[in-house]
Amino acid sequence: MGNPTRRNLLLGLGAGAAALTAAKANGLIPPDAVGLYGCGHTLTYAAQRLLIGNANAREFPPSQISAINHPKDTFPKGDAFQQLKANGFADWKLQIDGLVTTPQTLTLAQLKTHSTSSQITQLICEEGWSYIAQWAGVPLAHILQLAGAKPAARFVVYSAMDEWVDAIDMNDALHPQTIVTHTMNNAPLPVGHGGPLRLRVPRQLGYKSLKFLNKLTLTDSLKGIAGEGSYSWFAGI
Ligand SMILES: Nc1nc2c(c(=O)[nH]1)N[C@H]1C(S)=C(S)[C@@H](COP(=O)(O)O)O[C@H]1N2
Ligand SMILES: [Mo]
Repeated sequence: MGNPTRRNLLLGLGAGAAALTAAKANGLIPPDAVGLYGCGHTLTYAAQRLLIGNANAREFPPSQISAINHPKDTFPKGDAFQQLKANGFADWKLQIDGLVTTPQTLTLAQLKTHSTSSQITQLICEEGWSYIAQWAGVPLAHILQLAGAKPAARFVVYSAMDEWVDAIDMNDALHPQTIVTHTMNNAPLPVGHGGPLRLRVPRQLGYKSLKFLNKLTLTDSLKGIAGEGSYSWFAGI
């Protein structure tokens, strides 16, 4: 607790208005705090950013990879997904648009030509279960560079074929452990875990690791973007 600003802010977290003032001064206001997110989210975001800083999610040795996974049985309904699957997802596309200089549409094969990063991390569901797996894919930062993220971009809104939508701020988007994952435990990412493509955000709870990823949109605001129901926008762990 050597840092007086940090100490004051942590002390102030219980004090509502004082904390908000301190948080503003320290750049700890979560994106678009006024409007979509209330005071509670602001305090969660500020406290977690202070406590974990920009630390990496913990990584594990291969011996720790879970033998039994817990795939959810939710996958995109309808013919379109089944047809893509029948064709080995050769026609699956990831669209990148919004505040970029060069919008992209990348197939899985094209994505796989880009540099790959691998991690063994834990996916933790808010319901209380978790598993450890190896995930590999293209760092989101690399894709943002490819598309030419404009300086005004503050968030990456990401969408899935089952119509889930979520978003992260640039702090998480550019973090090296945030990867567009196409491979799990050295095999193509199974449908049960969001195959063929999912965004892995290991520094946050499992629901931020969106499965069936097909779109990234860079924005300067989250206004009008619906998150996943009652889930908190920032889910640092
Ligand atoms: N598109 C999409 N992504 C999703 C979900 C979903 O239903 N649809 N469930 C989320 C939740 S709540 C969790 S805990 C994890 C589960 O990941 P798993 O299927 O690999 O266990 O995926 C997350 N990503
Ligand atoms: Mo979850």
